Amino acid sequence: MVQNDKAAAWVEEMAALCQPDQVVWCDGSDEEKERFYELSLKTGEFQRLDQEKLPGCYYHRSAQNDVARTEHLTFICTPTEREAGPTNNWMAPDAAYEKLRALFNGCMKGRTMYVIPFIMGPPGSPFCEVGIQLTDSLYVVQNMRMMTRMGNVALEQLRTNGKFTECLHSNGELDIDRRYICHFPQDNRIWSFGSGYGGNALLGKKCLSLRIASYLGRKEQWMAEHMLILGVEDPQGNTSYIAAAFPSACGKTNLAMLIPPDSMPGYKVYTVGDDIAWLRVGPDGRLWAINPEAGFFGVLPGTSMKTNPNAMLTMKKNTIFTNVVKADDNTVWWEGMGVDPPAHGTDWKGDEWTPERGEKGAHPNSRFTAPAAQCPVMSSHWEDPQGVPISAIFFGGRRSHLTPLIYETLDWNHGTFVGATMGSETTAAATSASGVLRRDPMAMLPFCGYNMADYFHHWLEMGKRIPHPPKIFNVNWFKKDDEGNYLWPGFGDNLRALEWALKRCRDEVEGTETPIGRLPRAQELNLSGLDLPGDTVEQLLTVDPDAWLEEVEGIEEFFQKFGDDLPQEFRDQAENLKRRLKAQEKIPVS
Ligand code: GTP
Ligand code: SPV
Ligand code: MN
Repeated sequence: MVQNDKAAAWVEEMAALCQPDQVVWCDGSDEEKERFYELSLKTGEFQRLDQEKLPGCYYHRSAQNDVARTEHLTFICTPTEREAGPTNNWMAPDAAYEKLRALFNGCMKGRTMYVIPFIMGPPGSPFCEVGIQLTDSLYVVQNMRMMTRMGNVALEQLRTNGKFTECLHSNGELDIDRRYICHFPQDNRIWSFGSGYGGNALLGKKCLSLRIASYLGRKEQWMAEHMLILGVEDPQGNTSYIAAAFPSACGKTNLAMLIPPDSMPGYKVYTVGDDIAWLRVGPDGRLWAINPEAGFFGVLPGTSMKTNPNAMLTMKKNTIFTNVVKADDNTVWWEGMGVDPPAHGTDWKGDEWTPERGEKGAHPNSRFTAPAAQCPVMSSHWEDPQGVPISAIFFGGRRSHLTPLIYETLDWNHGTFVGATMGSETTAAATSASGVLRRDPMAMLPFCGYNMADYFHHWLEMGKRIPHPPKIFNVNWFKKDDEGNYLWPGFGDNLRALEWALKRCRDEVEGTETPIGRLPRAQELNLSGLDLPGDTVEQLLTVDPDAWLEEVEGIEEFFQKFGDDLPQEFRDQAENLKRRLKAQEKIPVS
């Protein structure tokens, strides 16, 4: 394999800093995969699961303080604080390099440094980016093997691309007081120390494909978004693609793989991606998207043959299970798996576990890692170098109250405003408190690699460059009744909302105008086969102007963070929304 001089020199320099016992370049072969699993059984990083029931599957348990992203230890290191903006943690690059160099200094003594060349995006795609990750964790290596295209294929791609993102990672001591995830967008570099957890340690994922890529996207007029991509084939055989941004643990993997309900015969849903989308304007003036990843790193609790059969089938083999119950018979179990728990096993902490103990056996953010190609409904276009054309963009989050099941925004700018102001109740995917409402613009709050106000401007600018933009919708699968039960069945039944949106894209239904946007008329939603009690549909489709006026106050408070950097367009959108709500006026048809 021809090696890139710049890559070789950089690896040498980082090895001199970290002082590993040896440096091993990964080639990405199956032989290497097996060899590393054998080795990892000895280092204790993996345990082998029952190879008859779960062929090629392994179990990993993280350090107890290292089971979710640590947003407060994640930094954007730009020359000025303004470039990182009010929603990111900032450190000056010099200070960050100094602090982290001290941590990395000698940190791999007695360990091996693995060199993982990887590609985000299909090989040969004009979208794709190369990275090289250095790590002392076999868990990271085996995850990156599935989540990216790694090894020799990436060195080959490097010959075309010429440049790569430098990704330096060490588990360190897995000490939360010595943990930093630092991004240097101007240097195209990521340094991550002290965590082995997914989004902190698999640097191709959130660090490169969102934080660094969002920075590149702004410079190069494309977009890196926290979005799933799916294809919907209707009974007539037409396939349309939808991209959807929901915050962490708010249903992207589930929507991306949904199985149509029996009462919607002829529909098929195909998965293109479940977490990240890179979007560009195509020669035809539409927005085209690729999934830069090659695998899924999905939430386990709540995942069952009932809620997400395709995910369950995807993880039947060659899968890594992290932080779930390991039963005595070397199988795995988690809450909401839809099968009886094992009588006895060990929990995510490594303690003895029985169902009678009454404590959760799996961590709420426990995850599976599996190759995307194993998903039974993977789209035949998921590796198309040009991506797929996007007809509709969805924004949505967890809102127990207020936000209706679905509404259509007026146009790109209004859609951008709605995406930028979406709120969601927090989940276990990050270490902070769960269930607290926070504004999470475009589901990118933890993932935008530069000033969020500039990101808003970028969205508005992109709108001007897309001659045939997708329609933008807002959805909420999580509205609750007074007793705290979900009003909407969700999962496969979400296709009913998608169908309405795609019909709107083809102008086949009209909906009804409200101050916040266009809602479905109850009779336009396909509810056949659903037995929703009483006034559920009404509750799902209601717009309460007084409650929305309070929401606008929350939005305006959030806007204050950005001062004069906030696009004037957003202030105007907020004013117009208030005016419409007060007048209960209808939105003019665009
Ligand atoms: P990240 O991987 O963190 O980005 O999460 P995600 O957005 O892919 O979320 P995922 O699909 O893994 O869902 C997270 C949790 O939400 C799981 O426990 C699901 O069972 C649950 N969930 C997903 N879709 C629905 C839905 O339509 N209704 C309800 N009630 N729960 C859902
Ligand atoms: C998320 O938290 O949004 C994830 C998992 O998809 S992580 O890779 O940890 O970011
Ligand atoms: Mn995610």
